[in-house]
Amino acid sequence: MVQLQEAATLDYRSETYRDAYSRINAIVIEGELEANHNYLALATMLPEGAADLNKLARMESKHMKGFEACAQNLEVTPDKDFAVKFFTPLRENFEAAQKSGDLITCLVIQSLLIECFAIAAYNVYIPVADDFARKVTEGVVKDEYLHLNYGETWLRGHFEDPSVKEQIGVANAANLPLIWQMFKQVEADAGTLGMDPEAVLEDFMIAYSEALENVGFTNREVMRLAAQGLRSL
Ligand code: PL3
Ligand code: FE2
Ligand code: FE2
Repeated sequence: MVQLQEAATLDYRSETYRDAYSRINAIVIEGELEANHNYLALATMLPEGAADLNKLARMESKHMKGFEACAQNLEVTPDKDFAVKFFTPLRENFEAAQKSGDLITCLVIQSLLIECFAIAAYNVYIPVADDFARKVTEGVVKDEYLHLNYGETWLRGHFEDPSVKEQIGVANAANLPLIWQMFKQVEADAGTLGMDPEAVLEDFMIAYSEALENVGFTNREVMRLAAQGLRSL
């Protein structure tokens, strides 16, 4: 059971808060850094989208700098080792897909799964963040919707190709369980920061199912994709 802190009782300077922040903030910084790498990789895989994708990559490194400033503001040292380990399974899947030229899987991992994770976490964090971090996060989350939209739009544009639809399903089954495992690892720390982990999960599922519907899946197919993620846990 996660102990949820009331926003009104949060002490941003306390050891407890700053200890949890050292991991959550590191995850966010590492996530933004890897997102930068992933969009640079996507730009090489998708030459006609290179200009746009390079722009998204630049936005991600700006996000990273913003969150680094949040840590400095609270005098927290981000736990980089923890964050690198946290992303390893997902990063390895992205890199394997990149090596084999599997553009669909790369888009599903970065532009659907990671962006939906970020959108859910940032929206739940904003109302309980310190003033400095709230302003940073509000600016960032607006960009993340654009990133999600990039993935949705590309996949929708190729959805009539049956191999695309099938590959989205394969990528979903292999990577959605990893997102679940990632949630589990940080729910206690998120609770210490006043974030409701259940709300993050719900917001994630809402954003991800909406994305799949926008891509072209029927409601029943979306439910099946969501359940597939759970089955392989
Ligand atoms: C790409 O633009 C953003 C990549 C960052 C993704 C990281 C999001 C993570 C957040 C950690 C928050 C945890 C809350 C989970 C509670 C169950
Ligand atoms: Fe970002
Ligand atoms: Fe992003």
